[in-house]
Amino acid sequence: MKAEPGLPFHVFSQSSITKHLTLKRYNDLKDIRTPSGYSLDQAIRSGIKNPDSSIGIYAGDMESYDCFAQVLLPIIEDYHHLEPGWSHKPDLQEAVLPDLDPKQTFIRSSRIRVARNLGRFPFSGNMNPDQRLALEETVKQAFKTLPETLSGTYTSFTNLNEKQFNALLEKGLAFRKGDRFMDAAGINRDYPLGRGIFISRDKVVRVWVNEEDHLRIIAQSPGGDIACVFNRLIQMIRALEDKLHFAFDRRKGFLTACPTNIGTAMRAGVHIHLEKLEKNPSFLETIARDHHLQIRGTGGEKTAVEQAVFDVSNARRLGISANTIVKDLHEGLQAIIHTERNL
Ligand code: DAR
Repeated sequence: MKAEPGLPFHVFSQSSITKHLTLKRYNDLKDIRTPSGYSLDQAIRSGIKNPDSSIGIYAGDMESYDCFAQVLLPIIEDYHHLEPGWSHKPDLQEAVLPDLDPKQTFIRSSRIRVARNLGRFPFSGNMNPDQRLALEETVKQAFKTLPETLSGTYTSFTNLNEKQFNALLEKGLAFRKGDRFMDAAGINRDYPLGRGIFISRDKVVRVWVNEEDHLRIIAQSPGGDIACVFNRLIQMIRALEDKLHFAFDRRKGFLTACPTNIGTAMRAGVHIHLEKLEKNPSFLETIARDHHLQIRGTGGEKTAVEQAVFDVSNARRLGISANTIVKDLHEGLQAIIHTERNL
């Protein structure tokens, strides 16, 4: 796709900003600053530096969604495939769904996460070192007041030597610096300062602090009992939202650094071993499309499939409830497993 002449980014790119940031919109927005001083040029620097971006823009605070609505709304409506009159669906109920694969023949693990940001702080790509440390301290205090069933330990990465950090990383209990897209957006600045992870005693619930968003609240467990993982996640979300004021908009839902994550800000997925479907990708793609699922490589976004282990998760985040997402995933996995068994 060709960018309009006069725009400050790569002439040919498939990103959402190439498609939706017209010269008029750029000129209308370029001199606007959000209350934290964030500009449109800062918001699109990742898409400028990485012409292969799929989106190319990151919010620097919750007010970015209003200040730059002229370009963010068309991007949101396009990416999330939203119908006119769309709105976030807030309901969040415990799920009751049978384990699809109790023998763990196919489903290796289930992982459900939500992104959350604290409204009174700038977002991850727009924070100075003091703000990252203040955010970390704020959530550390919240972790200390969790109920017994959710209690655990918080580890700040700056308190770890390389050996200790790598040991956590190998167990999937830490996170590295973000990719080049996040790097160009300023999200990796000062890493590992202010970054860390909370882990519940049963290790099912984890919270990443100061990664792409202020919080990534995660529940994960071996096997395919997605309802059990979802219900554990809800407990943690409810416990933290009582203590922390999350960036939220009635229509757009929970606000995140990347516009692809707003709404429920939830990604619910499994790692599933599909030897036959790996050889019949069109079958898998059809089931994924029919059940609003996205297929990723073993390591998640922008990675390859290794040993026929796929990352299958919800494609929709906004305009439907978290419970609908889990139900879509459950029904989609039922269809995938049925097809894998009978191919
Ligand atoms: N890599 C950026 C963002 C894509 C969505 N993934 C996120 N937010 N982790 C891009 O514009 O391609």
